Amino acid sequence: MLTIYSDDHHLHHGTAELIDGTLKPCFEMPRRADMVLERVRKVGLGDIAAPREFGLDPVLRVHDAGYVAFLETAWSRWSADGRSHDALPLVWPVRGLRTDRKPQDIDGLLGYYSFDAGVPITAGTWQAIRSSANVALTALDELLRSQRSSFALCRPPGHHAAADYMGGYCYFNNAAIAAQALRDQGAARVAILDVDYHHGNGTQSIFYQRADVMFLSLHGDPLVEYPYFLGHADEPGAGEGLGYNHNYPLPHGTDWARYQQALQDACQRIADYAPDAIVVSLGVDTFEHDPISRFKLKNDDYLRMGELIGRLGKPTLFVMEGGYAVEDIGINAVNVLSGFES
Ligand code: SP5
Ligand code: ZN
Repeated sequence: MLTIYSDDHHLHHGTAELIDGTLKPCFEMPRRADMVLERVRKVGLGDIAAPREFGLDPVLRVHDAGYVAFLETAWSRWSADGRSHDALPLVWPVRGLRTDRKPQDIDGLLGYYSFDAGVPITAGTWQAIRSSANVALTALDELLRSQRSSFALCRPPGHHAAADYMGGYCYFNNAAIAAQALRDQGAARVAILDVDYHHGNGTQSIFYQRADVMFLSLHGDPLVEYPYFLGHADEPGAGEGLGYNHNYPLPHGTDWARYQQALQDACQRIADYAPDAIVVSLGVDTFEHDPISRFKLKNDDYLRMGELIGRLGKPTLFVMEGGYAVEDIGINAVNVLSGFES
């Protein structure tokens, strides 16, 4: 399987995040992608190629223009008054507060365009997120050539990012951008299967009213797990999209026996939908030793996960999302890809 990868992800390296009431080094760190790349090389998964530049048009098919302009200018606005540490949001417009008037100040804009504080913006963030989207779009282009599979080794990840807000380490929704590009290049139906431990709230909200992109997500139950405010089982889609959104909230402690039942159900729904292609939001933070998650999947379970996805027999684009057990992230992610090919 071909991997698309760019070193540009190193340009995005947040310093700290708030976890358990303390500032800890960001779990979403450059070494994550380095470890996956190393594993791709080690097992000889296939060629590794650099992304091509697709410009902002395919990004703007998914994201709000004001949001994209905010991301492009956020660092220069933040650093204009002398700040050199990461830009972080601090205040959000919840119930009863107004969003009809956009703040003019960067500190206000950071809250306006985010839903949590897990999204540091650094000097290199803009280039890194542009590159991450280009990785997904290039991998998609190659998928259309090969008609079987490709791997977008994206970093930063994307599935928590909605049309006009960032959050959960995510800025541009790489999987959504690729799914929309598939539609724009002639696919009639696309299924997005999100196996990251956290609900893909951004992807769900982008396609919630649409029947042409089905979204299915297996994740920690939002009653007890981040992102808390989306991802319940009773979110079936709306309008034309009614019936095209499927959530599988699973309890803390979920192991492969439990997980694979949900995955098989999701795969059956995908088969019934008969999509032209599948985009997999590939997070491996379901791993038993993940430092911020509470599922119990083991290294070899990821082989089975890949096999089940492979049995669908559809052109499949894998897009890297989360996974924070850095020593095992490469083994687990590449196991899914190897299982798919087996
Ligand atoms: C892409 C992705 O996987 N984003 C995940 C963002 C999660 N951010 C919030 C994590 C909250 C962790 N709380 C667990 C505390 C462990 N002691
Ligand atoms: Zn995650």
